[in-house]
Amino acid sequence: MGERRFACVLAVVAMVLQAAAAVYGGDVQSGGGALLNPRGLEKFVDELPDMPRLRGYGVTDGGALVAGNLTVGMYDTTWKFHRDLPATRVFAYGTSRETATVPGPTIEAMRGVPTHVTWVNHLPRRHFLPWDPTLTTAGEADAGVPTVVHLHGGVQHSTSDGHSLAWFTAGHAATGPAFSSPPYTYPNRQPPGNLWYHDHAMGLTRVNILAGLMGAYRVASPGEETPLNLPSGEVLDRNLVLFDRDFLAGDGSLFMNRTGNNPDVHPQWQPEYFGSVVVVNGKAWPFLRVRRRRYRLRILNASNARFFRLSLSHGLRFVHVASDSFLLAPSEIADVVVDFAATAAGEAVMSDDAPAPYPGDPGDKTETIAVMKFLIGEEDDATEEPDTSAVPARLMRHYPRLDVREAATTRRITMYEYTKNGTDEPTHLYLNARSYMDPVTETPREGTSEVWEVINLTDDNHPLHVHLALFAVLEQRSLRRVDEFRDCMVRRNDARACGVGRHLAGGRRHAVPRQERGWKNVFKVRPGAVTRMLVRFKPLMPDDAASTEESRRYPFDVTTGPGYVYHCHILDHEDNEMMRPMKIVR
Ligand SMILES: *[C@@H]1O[C@H](CO)[C@@H](O)[C@H](O)[C@H]1NC(C)=O
Ligand SMILES: *[C@@H]1O[C@H](CO)[C@@H](O)[C@H](O)[C@H]1NC(C)=O
Ligand SMILES: *[C@@H]1O[C@H](CO)[C@@H](O)[C@H](O)[C@H]1NC(C)=O
Ligand SMILES: CC(=O)N[C@H]1CO[C@H](CO)[C@@H](O)[C@@H]1O
Ligand SMILES: CC(=O)N[C@H]1CO[C@H](CO)[C@@H](O)[C@@H]1O
Ligand SMILES: [Cu+2]
Repeated sequence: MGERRFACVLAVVAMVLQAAAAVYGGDVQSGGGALLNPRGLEKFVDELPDMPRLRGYGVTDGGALVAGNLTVGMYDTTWKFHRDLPATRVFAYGTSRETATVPGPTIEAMRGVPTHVTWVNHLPRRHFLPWDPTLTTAGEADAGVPTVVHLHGGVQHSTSDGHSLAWFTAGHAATGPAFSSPPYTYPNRQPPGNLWYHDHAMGLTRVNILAGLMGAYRVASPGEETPLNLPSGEVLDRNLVLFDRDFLAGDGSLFMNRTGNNPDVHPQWQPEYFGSVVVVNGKAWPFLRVRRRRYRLRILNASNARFFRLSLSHGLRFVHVASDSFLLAPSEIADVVVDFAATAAGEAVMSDDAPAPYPGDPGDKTETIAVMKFLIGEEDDATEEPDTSAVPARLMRHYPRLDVREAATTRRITMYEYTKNGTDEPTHLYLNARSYMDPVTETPREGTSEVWEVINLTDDNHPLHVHLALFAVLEQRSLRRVDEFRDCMVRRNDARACGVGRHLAGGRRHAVPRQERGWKNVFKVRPGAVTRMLVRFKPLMPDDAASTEESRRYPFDVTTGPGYVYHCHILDHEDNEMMRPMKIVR
């Protein structure tokens, strides 16, 4: 085992040195000018945009719902991130170049009604952001920007899942080995909730998303949601897509460092991208005028590596919608209700105080940064309807609770970070000490659940994302004598031989926050700890349908096609090997 790993590391090193000799980046970043000082940009001057909405279903004359057919392009265009910044070059999703936005349009799907999307790549020959050829990466220099779209949180056949090797360039001039012809089909046979679509091309995900390729996707189910009486409608129910970026001072172009932390290994790759400007729905520190009443906010964290720990000023609170359940679960999206009537103040600021990288070192000072501002209007009885919305104590339908006894097997997933000899500088990260291209080792059976014990031997928190499946966290515990365990694992890569049981047993337990106890598809895996989770490879059905055939089988043949993946959702990690294939069997 140990020898095999060593050989594998050597192979990677050899590949890397060879590739490093080939000089390649994107178009030279204009001017190479100085970074924009965020203090120079006035906050709260741009109004929060609502992204265009695309209806992912059709309605017949008779009122019946039928499958929707959308065509969404990826365009090389510009976007104004702030009143005082020049228009910035971006890659954006939209139905035309003129209407493409960052983030892209919000797709509104209906539970049980399929949405077919033809994703069209209109991108140029070269990227405008740096591209590191020494990573396992899609495509080639100068041969078109490779892209592929993954619907995060979606339960779809693997040919529509946006497998990272299913990439394609403009006009399908070049395609990856797992490519499948359009359109992609999203069955939407899953509980209502918040999803997002984003680029997933091998080795380029961090760059393509940084360039602007992401957007929100909702699955609605009026039958289930209307009785909850949550704030609803375009004005009261908003998506907030958050990310951080750096810009160049002169021309306002997006900045991504083109020098790696280990430039002799990876000329460009850096372990984490952090920007100093917080962008919401494409505007830096925007404002939103609200009425003094309840709003529903679906907050999506679309950053490469930044965690957001959000709070509101003036005593306002976020109330997680059905904190125990699926409305929050399907991705790292906080679905909250805020009651602006709870303050008499005329405005409130939403801010973030999470360390970056997260969780940082104990005792680190964290900076509180503004995210956006709400301007709270005065109640005007004559024109405003009273707020009759509510925050339900619980949802109408019950979804299955955790039952660890149903687990068919237990798997262990270890997270490692490899550093350059004699330094602390990471060169790449592996799951189970294997590279992405190593043969598949995770082959769960359709219709079963499994316990996954995820062991983080790095210093960072890694949000783990499993495609197709949903999981619920059972417990998280510190590892005992983590250094000894890590050293042994690095030498032998054999958890049993390294006495994994001894290191797992009896460590300090860490409570799972209430709002993160439901079924999810991303969970933040603590450093130096084991996180045990129950992963289900079957559809999530309400209790009253929990033992039907439909609850054991996906509505498509889950065993065919290129299969699925699981990976760290820090994009810079995912692009540098912190991803593994997964094949579902019957
Ligand atoms: C979308 O395409 C499907 C299959 O071709 C068709 O049945 C459906 O009616 C179309 N939907 C709309 C809204 O045109
Ligand atoms: C870019 O990264 C290099 C290497 O990590 C670093 O020395 C340099 O300061 C960075 N440049 C900027 C503008 O952050
Ligand atoms: C790392 O250093 C050790 C000794 O310090 C040496 O045996 C090993 O070959 C080095 N590995 C690489 C990849 O350079
Ligand atoms: C992966 C990650 O950082 N997720 C965070 C994104 O932001 C939301 C909203 O604050 C948090 O709940 C997530 O933890
Ligand atoms: C917080 C913590 O325990 N971090 C540990 C994560 O694992 C590495 C070993 O890879 C330790 O060095 C850290 O102390
Ligand atoms: Cu990670």
